[in-house]
Amino acid sequence: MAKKNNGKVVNGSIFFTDKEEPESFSISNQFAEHLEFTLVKDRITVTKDDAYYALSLAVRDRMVRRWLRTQREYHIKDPKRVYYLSLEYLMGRLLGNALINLDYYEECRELLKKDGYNLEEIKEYEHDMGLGNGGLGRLAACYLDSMATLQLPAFGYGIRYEYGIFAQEIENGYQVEYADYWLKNGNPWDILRRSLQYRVKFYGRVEKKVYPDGTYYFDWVDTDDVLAVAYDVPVPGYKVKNVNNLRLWQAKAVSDFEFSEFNRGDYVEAVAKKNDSETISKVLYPNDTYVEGKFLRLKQQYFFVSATLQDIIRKFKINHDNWEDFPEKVCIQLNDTHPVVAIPELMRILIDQERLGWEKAWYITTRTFAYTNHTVVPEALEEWNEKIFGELLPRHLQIVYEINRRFLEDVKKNYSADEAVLEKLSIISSGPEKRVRMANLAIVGTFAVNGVAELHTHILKTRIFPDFNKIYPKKFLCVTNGITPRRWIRAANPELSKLITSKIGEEWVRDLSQLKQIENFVDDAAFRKKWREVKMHNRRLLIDYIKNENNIDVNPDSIFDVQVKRFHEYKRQLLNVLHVITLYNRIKDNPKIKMVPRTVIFGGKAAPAYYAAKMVIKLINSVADVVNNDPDVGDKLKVVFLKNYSVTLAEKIIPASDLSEQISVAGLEASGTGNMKFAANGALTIGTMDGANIEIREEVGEENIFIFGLLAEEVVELKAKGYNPRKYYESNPSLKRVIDMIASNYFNPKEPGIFNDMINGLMNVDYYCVFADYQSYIDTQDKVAQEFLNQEEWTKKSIYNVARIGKFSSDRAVSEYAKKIWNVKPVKLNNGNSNHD
Ligand code: 26V
Repeated sequence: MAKKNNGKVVNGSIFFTDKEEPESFSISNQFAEHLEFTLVKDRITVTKDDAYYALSLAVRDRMVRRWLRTQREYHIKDPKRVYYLSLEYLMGRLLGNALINLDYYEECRELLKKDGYNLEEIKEYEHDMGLGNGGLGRLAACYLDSMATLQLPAFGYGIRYEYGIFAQEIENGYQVEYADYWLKNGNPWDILRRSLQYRVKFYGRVEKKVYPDGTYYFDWVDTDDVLAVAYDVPVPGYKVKNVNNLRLWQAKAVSDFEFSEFNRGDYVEAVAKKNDSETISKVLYPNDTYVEGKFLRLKQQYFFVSATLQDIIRKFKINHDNWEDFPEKVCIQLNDTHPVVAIPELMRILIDQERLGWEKAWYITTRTFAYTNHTVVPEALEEWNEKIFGELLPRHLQIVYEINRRFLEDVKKNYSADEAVLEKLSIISSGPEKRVRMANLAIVGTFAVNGVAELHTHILKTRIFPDFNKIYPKKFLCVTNGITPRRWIRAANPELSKLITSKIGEEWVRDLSQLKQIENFVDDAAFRKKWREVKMHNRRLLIDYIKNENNIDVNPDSIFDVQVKRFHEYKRQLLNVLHVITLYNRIKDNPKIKMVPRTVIFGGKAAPAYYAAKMVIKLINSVADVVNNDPDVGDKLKVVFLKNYSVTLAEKIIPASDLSEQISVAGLEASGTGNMKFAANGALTIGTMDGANIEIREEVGEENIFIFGLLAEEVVELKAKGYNPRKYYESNPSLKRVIDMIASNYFNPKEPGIFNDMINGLMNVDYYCVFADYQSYIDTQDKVAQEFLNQEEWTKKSIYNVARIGKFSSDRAVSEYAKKIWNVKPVKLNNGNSNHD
């Protein structure tokens, strides 16, 4: 018997039941079944890793029906959908998060306990899914969580890199990189969609051809093709039935052999070529603020974009045959410029394949895409050498030229014909080496450009793209970043969550503004005591971790002063080190000094080729060696570098922190999201007026945050007048002493001279104003120590930080995107069983 099922004809109906989980689906049963039948293990051979794997499969099974049903419902209701395109997703571990979102954590823990398993322990066997560099990639992961929780018909797209962000080791104080083969024990979360494959073209040439009706068209021929195969990862919303989809593409050779070469007997060549095309999805680029212009990177971008657009268009065509409906049904959010080649790609499809005219194609394209900018650091603005671009994507280069020609014509007519203005606006830079400027292409080809915090958006409008802002005044807008409270409070800090829930119930997990209610308990001394106990509990867990990893004994009563993030000069980990050395000198001058004990914790990776950032890591480890082993110091001061910072490690560190270091030079940190995670876990911020720090201050109140340093405009002014760091050095004895110590190899007697470049850079240029902000930072740190002495007051401030952090939920951010940019609405899955089909 044939039954019609969503347009597909299948035999029989036994496979498709719409029931939620049948009773026989107990997690223990499924866990046991997966151990035996999927992993083929018994009581004797089973390992903890097997237990993790089998449990994850059992949990995944519980998501599958909701996942299918969600996709089916989106298909049937056919709402406008949003597609989030990102080259990076820093997902972290998925098991604990899935259990929390499915509201199944406690039950599962108890069931496992009966079988003699400890859930907390099993969770540790999951490999962190680190398919991203830093803020931008983690933001994408937080937004997936919120899009599912808000029940939005949203789809994430990315690349399934075989190697994620490198594993960082510290050898003799230096960062050393190792490959992160995260798939080595298999991945229970992603599902290969065997029938979903698209052909992606590269290279070749463009031929002008004529249709029978006499009109001409362009054909991209003689291409080298690669297949993109789909792997799907479920994204469960919190306590809703919706399970959204993250689709990751992996590259595969078109056929197992290039037949021509195979037939010529060139077997080895043919197989080697196969490997070649599969390198496209091999490895994540580990740079986050420096563009190298590598061919493989452009290949990755186009590979990703081509497969994704083919998939989006296939889905669109199931229900629609009129291209004018496309922007009504599809919104595509471009996460930075990395997927911006999607703009000429959609133009190419519409013009060359769908035979639309240029104007109509452009109308559709520019109403479909929106672009988020994540950085104003000039080295990170992507530009592609025109030759490279044209060799790999000859037809796209033509289209980009035509987009630019029409755009500049328009500008000349309606805005300015000034050559200098035109040069700044042009998508193609002039000069000896012509380059395609991806940010300019993004602004011209989209209907919305957003910054990720108020200050960042302001800088985009006034400093980075002022002419674009004049031409398209309505295009630029701000959506301040957010973080998901599920992972960053509920999962990472179970003790704090319990305490909060005991007072205000647990709605805060999906509506973070409700945290406001805990302000009512600020004056309750018993509550404050419990608050401190939670922090102490978390601190002790971190102390054990530090003892295990670094063999350092940490004073549990010290200030846990933490800076964890990517290493970059603009983030100024170096300023933090100068403070550490300043404290060290105070102790050396007076070993009996009474001071508030501190543990200064660092974590983060530097791009493998970023020499200056790597030397800061070396300096931290050198200073740590001296400070931690000096008997004069005792437990007044400790310096800890925790290697291989990741989402998983962040979840251990942040809940244990007292002080959050957000000390970038003002104007350069687009938003920061770590700042939000710390405040949400009750750490106080020491920070500059940069990125979202400004908005955090506005929310938590200026008495509950430590702000220091130059303002963004003051940095600009200082540089305009001619900044002379040497002046600060000469006139500040404490700063001079610190710098002289580093310069005279105090911390590195066995490797003299290694910090010379760093010192010269600071003394002569100090591009990131470390010297200019030094004194203000030190004074503010002294204030921090003073205030930490009064634990009752400190606790109040900590509570205020948590109570007032509601704005920074990614639920708020995502609903702003949905309303201001995407125009998509929730698709609520009712609780009963669907009988649509
Ligand atoms: C840039 C590049 C350029 C070269 C090749 C590889 C690569 C990979 C990633 C990036 C993105 C860097 C931009 C970034 O991560 N920005 C951060 O975005 C966060 C989320 O909006 C924000 O909170 C941080 O302030 C911002 O630095």
